[in-house]
Amino acid sequence: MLNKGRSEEELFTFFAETKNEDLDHDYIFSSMCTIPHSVAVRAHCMFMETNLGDPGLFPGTTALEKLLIKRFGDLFHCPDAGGYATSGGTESNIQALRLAKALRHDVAKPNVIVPASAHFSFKKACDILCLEIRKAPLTTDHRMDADRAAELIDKNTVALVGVAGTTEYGMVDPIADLAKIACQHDLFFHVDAAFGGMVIPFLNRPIPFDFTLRGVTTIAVDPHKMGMSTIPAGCLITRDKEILNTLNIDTPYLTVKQEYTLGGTRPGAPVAAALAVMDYLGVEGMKAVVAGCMKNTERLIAGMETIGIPRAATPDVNVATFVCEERRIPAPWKVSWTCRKHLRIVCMPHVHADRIEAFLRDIGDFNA
Ligand code: 0PR
Repeated sequence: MLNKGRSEEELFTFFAETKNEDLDHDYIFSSMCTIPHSVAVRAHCMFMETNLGDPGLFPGTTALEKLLIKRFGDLFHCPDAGGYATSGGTESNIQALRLAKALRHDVAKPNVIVPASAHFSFKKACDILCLEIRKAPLTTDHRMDADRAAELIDKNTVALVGVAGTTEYGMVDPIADLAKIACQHDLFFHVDAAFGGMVIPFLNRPIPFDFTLRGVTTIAVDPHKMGMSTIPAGCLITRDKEILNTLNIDTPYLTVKQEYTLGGTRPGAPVAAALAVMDYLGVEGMKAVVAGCMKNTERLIAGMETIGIPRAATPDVNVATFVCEERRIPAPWKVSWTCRKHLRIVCMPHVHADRIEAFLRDIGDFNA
């Protein structure tokens, strides 16, 4: 630490200069996060000192967390759903598997089945929880092969996982088929909708992925991705309101005597921010945002194909992938690459139509 403090002006000049090194969102085509909505920023600032880890001190903020969970319960067709606000998809996925394991403490060598496309947070979860991870292969359309997944189930399987909106190719796994399999085997079924949970419900033709499917036990959804909240904002939603109590541990000196969350001290600010965006935009507003992102995704795919860069997949959500070599992308565009070396672009709300056109012009000129 510095021995003597710096002046506020000096400090913030330094911060401003350093922040300048961060990339400009105008060129960020690789991220699943976006510029937070203005109401999110306002709400975040209002709740800066709140700590959901000690709810008795912040009953108002705690009520907002409950309301956020209620909003997702309604959106996912289970008005009585339970859940809590996490730090994001990683925590939600860890906690879902922790819950699945706790519910089957009779199993000595537990395993979980995830699609080969699952986000790397499942690897972390399985490491921490000492679970064997079994990866089900995908079909040629980059979706989890439900039949092959079923073949991997044995008496030690404690959870099945499907992804609604995959990180790399923006696909929705056959959640309805997987839910049926989960019912047949009486399995805990977790849907990772960290990205798709705030896209799919607002599509013109929504794909079934939520609690309307009887087998779905829990859903991860991240307001800090398509929910345009501030970071960190995730939610783990449970069909059964009480099920998370399975994870309760004693917290003797807090205002509540037990907790099931992974984090202890938990920020109320991004929770208020997430709720702010949802209540400000409503379903109609979110539909407009998602329609814009989907339109931009389609335009990008069409534009790239005109230049001679074919799509790698036809996505269900706003993630576009292409068969393209890295050397064909001019600076300073920041794109990403899948494990299979496909170009990947996420058409987030900050990736406006004019940015797509600028990118297409640039890549067209660069490769002319
Ligand atoms: N599940 C899915 C389907 C995800 O796509 C992600 C993150 C997670 C879980 C984990 O969520 P958290 O990162 O919130 O814990 N997907 C993005 C990815 O790994 C996250 C991201 C966001 C990466 C912005 C880069 C970035 O600039 O690509």
